[in-house]
Amino acid sequence: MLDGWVPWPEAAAERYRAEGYWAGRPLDRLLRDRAGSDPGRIALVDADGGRWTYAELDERADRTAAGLRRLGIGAGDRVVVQLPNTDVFVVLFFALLRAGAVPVLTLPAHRESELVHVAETAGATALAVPDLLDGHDHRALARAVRKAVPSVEHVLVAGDPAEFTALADVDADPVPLPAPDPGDVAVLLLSGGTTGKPKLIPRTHDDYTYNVRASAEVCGFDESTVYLVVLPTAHNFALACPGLLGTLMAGGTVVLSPTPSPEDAFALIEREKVTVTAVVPPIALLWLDAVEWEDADLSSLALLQVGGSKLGAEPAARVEPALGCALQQVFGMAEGLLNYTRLDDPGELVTGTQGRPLSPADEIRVVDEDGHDVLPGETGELLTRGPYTLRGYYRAPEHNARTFTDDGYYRTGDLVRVLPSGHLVVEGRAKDQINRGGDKISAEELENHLLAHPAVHDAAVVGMPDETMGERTCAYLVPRAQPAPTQRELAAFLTDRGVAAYKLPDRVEVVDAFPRTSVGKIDKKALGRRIAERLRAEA
Ligand code: J2J
Repeated sequence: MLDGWVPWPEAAAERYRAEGYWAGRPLDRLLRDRAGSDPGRIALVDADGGRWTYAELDERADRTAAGLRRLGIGAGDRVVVQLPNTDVFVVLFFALLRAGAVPVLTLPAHRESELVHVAETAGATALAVPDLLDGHDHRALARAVRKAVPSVEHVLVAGDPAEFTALADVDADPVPLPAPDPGDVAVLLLSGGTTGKPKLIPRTHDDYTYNVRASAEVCGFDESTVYLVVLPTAHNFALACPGLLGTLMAGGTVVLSPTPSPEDAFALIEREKVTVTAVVPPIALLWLDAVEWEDADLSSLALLQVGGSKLGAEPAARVEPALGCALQQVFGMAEGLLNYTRLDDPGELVTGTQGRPLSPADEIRVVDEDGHDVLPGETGELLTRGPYTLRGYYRAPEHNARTFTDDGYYRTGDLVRVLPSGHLVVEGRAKDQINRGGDKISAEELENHLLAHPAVHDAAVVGMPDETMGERTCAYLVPRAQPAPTQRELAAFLTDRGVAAYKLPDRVEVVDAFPRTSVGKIDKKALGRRIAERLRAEA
C-alpha cells in the first residue's frame, strides 16, 4: 500500500462498500471486461485513423505492463505521465495500473517547474513523455527532471527516445500479474492549486471506478457512445467524467483529438460520427462561432458537456440552436465531487445552473466565513465529502489540516448557492486562484516565481474579467527600482524558470505600494476591483 495518503475512515469505507458504491474491483477491469464481452468492437480511434478493438487495446496494455515489469517498474511505483491525446497514453495508463504502478498525470503544457515538483512530491521512479510536442523537446525536459529528481530512474519516450527508452520497446509477452487492492491508490491527479506548489490527489481503484460508472450512467453512455477527447487526457473531466474511461466501460468508442480547435474537432466529429464530447467554456464559445464558417456535419453530436469554469447563461442558451445538440453543465473537480445537470432537466436548470451532485452519497454543506451553515439559498463556501472525494492530498499534512474539516469535508474554495431542486449555482471563489478558462493558476505559485525576479520587490496576482476566458491573469508589481520589468521581460523570465505558458501573466501593472487590509494583508479584492475598473475605462 502506498503511504502518505489519507484513506477514508473505516466506518465510511464500510458504508460505501455495503451500499454498493465501492465495488471492490481494480480500475483496469473496465477494459478487461469489455475485451471479454466485445473483443471485436472498436474501442479507440486516433486522429490519423488508427483503430484498435477492445481485444487489441487490452492485449497492448498487457504487453506494455509486462514490459514495464521487465524494466523493474511495478507495485507502488509512481510514474509521471505527460503524454498528448494519443493511443500511447491510453495503453500506458492501463499498463501502469496492471503493473501495479501509479500513474501521476500531468498536462502536456507543464514544464520543468511543474514536472520537477510533481516528480519530487510523488517520489517518482519513472517519467513518460513525448519526443517533441508543439515544437517543444520533452526529452530535454526529462533530462532536467532527472537531474533534479534522482529517484527518476527511467524515462520512457513516445517516439524517438534519444538516450532514453522508447515506449514502443516497452513490450513483452504478457505475464500473470497480481491484482492491486481496490482500496489502494490507482492514480494521482494534479490539483489546480491554491498554494505555492500544485498538490497531488490520490484516487483509489474503488473511488475512481465509482466516479466513472456513476458518471457514465448519469450521462447515458452506452455501446453507441462515440466520445471525442478534446481536453487533455490527463484532465479528470476528459478522463473519467465520464470521459474516455466511462466510454470504454460502457463499450463505446473513444476518438482522440490532438487539439480542441474547430478544424480538428469538427472534422473528427463528422468522420467518426461523434455523439458526445466535453469542453471548457472558451472552447464552447469558439465552437459556437466556428459553426458559422466550418461546414462540417455535426449532426451526430447529441451532447456537449461544458465545465471547468462557469459557462454564462447566454452562451449556454446558444448551444442547442447553434450546434444542434443538448448541453450538459458540469461543475467538477479532480478532488472528487461532480455536479451534472441531468439529461432530462428543464431548460432553465441546464442553462442557469452548474448541475447537482452525482451521487446520493455526496454530502454537501454551504458555509459562511465562520464555518456555519448559511440559510437555504444563500451563497457560501461549498464543503463536500463522499465516496469519490479525497480525504487528503498526497504527502501534504499541513495543507490537509487547513483544507479539510475535522469531520473530513473538503473545502472546495468555491462560492455557491443551492436551489430547491438541489442544483448548484457557482457564484464565485474564496480561494486564491485564477480560473483562466478552465486552466487553474495558483496566485501564490505565480507570485513566488515573480518574486524571484531581481527587479521585483513585491507581487500580487489577481484575476481580471475577460469575455472569452472568464478571467485572465493580472500581476501587480512593486518594483525594486525603475525601470520596472515589462510584461515581455517577465514572460521570458518565467519561461526560463520552466513555468507553463498558460500561467504567464496576461497583464502587468506596476504600482508603488499595494492596498492593505486592516490586518495588513495585501487587499487583493481591491486590486481586483482596480483592474476591472481600468479595463472598463479602456473599453
Ligand atoms: C464554475 N467553476 C467550475 C463550473 C469547475 C469536470 C469538470 C471540471 C473539472 C475541473 C473536472 C466549473 N463552473 N462548471 O475535474 O471532472 C472550477 C471550480 C472547481 C475547480 C476544479 C471535471 N467546473 N470549476 O475543472 O480540478 O473552482 O476540475 O473547484 O481542474 O474548477 O478544477 P479542476
